[in-house]
Amino acid sequence: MLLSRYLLPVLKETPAEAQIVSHQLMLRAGLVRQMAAGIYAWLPLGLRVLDRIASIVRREQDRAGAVELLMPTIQAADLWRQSGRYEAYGPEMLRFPDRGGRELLYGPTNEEMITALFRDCVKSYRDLPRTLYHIQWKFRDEVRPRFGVMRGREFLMKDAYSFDMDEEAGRASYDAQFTAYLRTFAAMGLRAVPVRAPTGPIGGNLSHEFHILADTGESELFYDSALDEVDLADSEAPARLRALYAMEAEEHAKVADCPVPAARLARRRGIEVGHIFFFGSKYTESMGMEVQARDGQLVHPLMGSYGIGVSRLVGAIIEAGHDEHGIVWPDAVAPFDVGLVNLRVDDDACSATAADLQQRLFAAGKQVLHDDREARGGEKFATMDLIGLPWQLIVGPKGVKAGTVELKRRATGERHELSIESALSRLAG
Ligand code: P5A
Repeated sequence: MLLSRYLLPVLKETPAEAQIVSHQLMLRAGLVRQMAAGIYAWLPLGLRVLDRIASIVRREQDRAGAVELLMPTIQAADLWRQSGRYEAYGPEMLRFPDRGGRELLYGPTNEEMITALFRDCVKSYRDLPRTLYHIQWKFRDEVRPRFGVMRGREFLMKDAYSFDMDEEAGRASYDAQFTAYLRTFAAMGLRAVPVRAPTGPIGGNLSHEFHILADTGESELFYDSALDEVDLADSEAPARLRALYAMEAEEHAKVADCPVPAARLARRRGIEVGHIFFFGSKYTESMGMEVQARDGQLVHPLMGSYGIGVSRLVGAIIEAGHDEHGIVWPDAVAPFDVGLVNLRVDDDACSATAADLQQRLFAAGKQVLHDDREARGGEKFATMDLIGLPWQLIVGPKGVKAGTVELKRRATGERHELSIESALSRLAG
């Protein structure tokens, strides 16, 4: 991709409306633009990150046996009247009539819709268990949209829904999502703390939030610092994490005799990037979903729902990975793998070498952003550091004469002068 043909409106100044570093950097690095309060356009660079995050989420959902579908953003009010949540949800729900006066809403979540959909497809215990998910835009008319995509009004969520015949099977589905969440966040280079949580308007009595630790997080957490030591790659990790104590400060305050010795009690701020719930027959009962059990009895299947804030994660990853020069993307979600910097676009040898490198990296399956603009070296380096691609490959006239290029690792700042072939094999080998 040639930067001279791209849309990358970087800002030199920090925008006054952005209070936290991820929001500042998302605006400065040209990832998003606000189109209305809490409503964002995703510019090309931001969209690439959003898509990569969504594909990691999708891969881990598929691995856990969840099945993808796609439900609409717009829902009928009548669906929500069946569950009794239409009135209960309150002013966060965006409601509007169609031309025929029928009441519609922009979905803030999809428990009702999936229950109705699945109810009409399934009649027997043989069709269960199932976990279905989609990755779809939601709208919540938040009182205080803030911190950019972190608390937007329109945002992208992965929401999964499990249906099981009994409590034991339902808990197994919950555990499968719990494990998938740990893998999902670890694959993005993040360490997530699972926190026992109240269930709020979704309902039920078993729930965990997943938090990324960051000083700018909206929640205050108390947890057993032994959590920090758990090896996420260990198959026992979910069980160990669930056995350890972690709560939001508000909940912690309701417990007088905290079981964690003071010396081990950690107090940190966190960003909630995921939230899972097990709520039994709350929706299947109110919406009349019954299936025939093995013994012929009709039963209401038990449900769980499982959310990941896909667009919020873009902000959370930046909160966890940046320095004074800009963003430092983990390799797994970076918008491009390599930023190729041609320092002298007016020099034929430099331009020919850069074009050749772009072509060879592309052929090796690497995503390359090639800065071929007529601009000073200092400006090109500042842009590359700001947008935070994992590798920078720098082509200049002296090096080209000697058959070398410079390779810089964004995260560490390490630079190496290498022959063109060894730079290529380092990046694409
Ligand atoms: C679980 C899936 C639910 O809605 N129903 C379907 C359940 N849970 S939740 O906790 O309310 O939301 C799930 C995740 O969505 C993200 N999120 C947001 N992201 C950006 N802006 C918002 N206003 C916003 N609200 C929720 C969070 O990551 C949350 O964990």
